[in-house]
Amino acid sequence: MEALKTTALILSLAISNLAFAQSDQLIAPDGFDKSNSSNPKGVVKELVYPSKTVGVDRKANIYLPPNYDPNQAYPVLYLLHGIGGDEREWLDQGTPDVILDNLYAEAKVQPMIVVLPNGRAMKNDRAEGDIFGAEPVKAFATFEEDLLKNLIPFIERNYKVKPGVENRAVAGLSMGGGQSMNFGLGNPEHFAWVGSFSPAPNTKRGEALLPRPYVTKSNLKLLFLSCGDKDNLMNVTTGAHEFLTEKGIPHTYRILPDHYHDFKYWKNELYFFAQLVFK
Ligand code: FER
Repeated sequence: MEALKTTALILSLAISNLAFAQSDQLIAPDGFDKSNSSNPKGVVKELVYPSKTVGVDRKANIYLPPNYDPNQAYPVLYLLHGIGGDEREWLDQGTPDVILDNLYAEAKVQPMIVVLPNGRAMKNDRAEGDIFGAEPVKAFATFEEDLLKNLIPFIERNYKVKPGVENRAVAGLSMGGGQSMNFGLGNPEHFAWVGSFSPAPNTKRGEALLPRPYVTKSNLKLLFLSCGDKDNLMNVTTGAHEFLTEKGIPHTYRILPDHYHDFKYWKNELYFFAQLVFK
């Protein structure tokens, strides 16, 4: 009788775990973004790189994973901010270091370097004044050149990075989500992994978004496209999803119920994207 009870208990636990695992696929578990003192920590540092594109030295942040070994080569994720942010936005509001430290502790993520740049490629790149003005909005497009010609080479000169397109990812939120789609799909020889969390209207459309569909199709390992269903910009995501589907570009498509254009949602998406990238 005891044995039967135990079996029933184990079975019911297994079944409830299964149900949890399913809902888990959209919503991160409680505590995913809470610092746990017993977990080994990654290290966040600010760096400065010379930008020929902008004509000044520019700031970025870098997260090195727990137990980082400078003699080992790592893949690199470039993680981009939104229109109101800068190279600190993710760190100050999205705790990507905590989210990743926790995932490493559970062995749910590939060891990777994360670079957090400033995606507004202009001399004054602070999020001040008219952030929706033509000049700062254009600077988010100019960042494509700064990233490819200045920042990536700087990172690869100063850190040991695994070679090849399959070891480079770009992901971001809102304006950074638009940049990730534009830069990732537009430069399939540079990025095999793309994450776009509630992309903004800077997202290109049609052929401009997918200039070389055959190269993209052969190189792309993951295109993660997602949005909260309460987000006012959701039409950008649904439009991109329809276009990519029509063009036969496989992508992970997530619409989060009851989620808005905010860090509660973006943190959730980073939690899931991080577990897929470089695998
Ligand atoms: C716009 C609405 C929103 C737009 C950009 C955004 C360039 C960006 C939002 C964000 O990054 O949070 O019309 O146009």
